[in-house]
Amino acid sequence: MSEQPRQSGATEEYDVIVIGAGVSGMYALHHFRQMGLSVRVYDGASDVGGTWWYNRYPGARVDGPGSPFYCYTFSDELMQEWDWEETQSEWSAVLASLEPVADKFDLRKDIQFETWVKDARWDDAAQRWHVETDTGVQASAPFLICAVGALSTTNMPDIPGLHDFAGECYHTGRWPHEPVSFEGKRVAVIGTGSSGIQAIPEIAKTAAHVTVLQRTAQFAFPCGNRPITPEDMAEARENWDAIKAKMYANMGGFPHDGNTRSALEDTPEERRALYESLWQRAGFKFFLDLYADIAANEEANASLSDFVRDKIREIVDDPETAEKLLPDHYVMTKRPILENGYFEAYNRDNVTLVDLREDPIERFTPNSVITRSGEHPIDMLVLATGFDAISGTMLKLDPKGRDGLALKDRWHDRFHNYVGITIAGFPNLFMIHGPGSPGVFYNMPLGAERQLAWIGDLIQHMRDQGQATVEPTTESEDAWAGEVGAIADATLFPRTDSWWTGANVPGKPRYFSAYLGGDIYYQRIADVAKDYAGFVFEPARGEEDAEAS
Ligand code: N01
Repeated sequence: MSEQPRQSGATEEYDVIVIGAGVSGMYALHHFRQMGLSVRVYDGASDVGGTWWYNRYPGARVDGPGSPFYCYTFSDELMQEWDWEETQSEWSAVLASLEPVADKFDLRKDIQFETWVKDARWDDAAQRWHVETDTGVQASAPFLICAVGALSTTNMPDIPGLHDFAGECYHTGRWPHEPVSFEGKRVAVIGTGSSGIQAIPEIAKTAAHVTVLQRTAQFAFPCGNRPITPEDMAEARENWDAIKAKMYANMGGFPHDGNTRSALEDTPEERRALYESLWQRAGFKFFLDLYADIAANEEANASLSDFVRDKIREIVDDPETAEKLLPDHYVMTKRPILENGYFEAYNRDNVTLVDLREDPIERFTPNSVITRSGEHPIDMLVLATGFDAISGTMLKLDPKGRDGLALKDRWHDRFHNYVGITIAGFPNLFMIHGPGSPGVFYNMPLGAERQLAWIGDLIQHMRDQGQATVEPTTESEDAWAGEVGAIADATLFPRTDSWWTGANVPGKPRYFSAYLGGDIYYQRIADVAKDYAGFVFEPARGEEDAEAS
């Protein structure tokens, strides 16, 4: 294997092909290059950033623990050079932090942008993946890394007449690069997940009217965005080694200690006092400092749900609107949302809420949306309807494994995988943040670094042992599914319809597919790597034949 790409006829040959130039794909390129491998990356966007390149709707901000810890850890120099200004950075600041990474490590020269991989196929005789792009590129490599994003393929609602709507129509996950003006317009927003809840107050600032079409009321918590001062940055840089060590040891990959107490150890008054202090402090730390059993115990869960519902009633002036905004699922079992003035937006004269449970959408016309109760004339429609998450983009790619096996067929009933990275029947294919891994339940840049380090070690092991292919057995996949399921079933997560359970996409297998163990996952895959139990290896075809003769 070498760093230099080769050419065989019309096919470009590499050691590793990476699909996606988001946070994971960028690091994949760097990591495998460091191993001396030739790498080619393809991405449909025109620059790096993945999710952050596409999700540039008004109000889009980091809604995790935030800067400066939503970042790579592999280069201390990066930490010394990065300057963050806010804890919950805007999308543009996140992109601006990734661009210097691409520059510093000269990543773009090995990334082909504006290029969709339309076919990926395993060639068993050659023991290589063959990839074809919509720009006519044919390429092959023994290893295929699918860094395709957990929140990438948009979920488009199927509503009668939607395509007849003649006004402007945007999906938050594919927001245009040109400025969008809401000035004086009547805007309807479908969807009140993280994207809708971030966008609605921003749109309401200039729109003539905003009609929010809500299917499920959501628990949302104050975002608590704060400036990061030069002194804060200096302190983070100075203590970076200790911070990094804490991130590696923490359940979610963030430098926080967390709370190990059960809510039931405290009196109702003590619980309320904790929730109130966390609400006042605001930010993602709210969730990290909550009781450990909020998402596992019904009584603990109800104590927080009641608290948030009371907050919504307090904030929203009109009691009828407030009532419609009260969520009725287990709090935390849909992705908890950080908001910036969302509930307050309903106190404006130009925002109205339609509860689709009692007043469903019947159809769109060229200039309106008609619900059971009547017609709402609109100039613009914003679809904040989320994603076919976690598995959706892998299925859109639909790679073909051994004997032409389509992933769509392999995954028709559930997203079979082993260690959240590999799939039986698909040798040498590796997923980043796929089903069966912590994915979105872990600091995503750090999670990508850790998964890619594991994959790099496996490839090195294969080189050392003279093996050409690796794939898991279906037995190891079933055992892994049992482990993932057992952890999830000890919580309330599987009981709620969410994109975590696949319930947001009609026809998708409905089950909780993420490995909820956080840091335990990385211990588990490190254990697997001691002897790679559960995997089958094959030497290069020529060597196998030579041994047989
Ligand atoms: O998507 P969602 P999102 N008719 O699936 C509704 C991350 N994120 O883009 O709940 C009517 O959460 C749907 O209703 P229901 C974050 O992890 C990060 O908002 O399915 N309504 C729901 O209200 C987040 O969790 C950041 O009943 C329909 C909404 O649309 C994840 O991305 C920012 C419908 C979709 O909510 C996804 O968030 C934003 C239909 N046919 C997001 N179909 C940052 O960190 C769907 N809905 C910056």
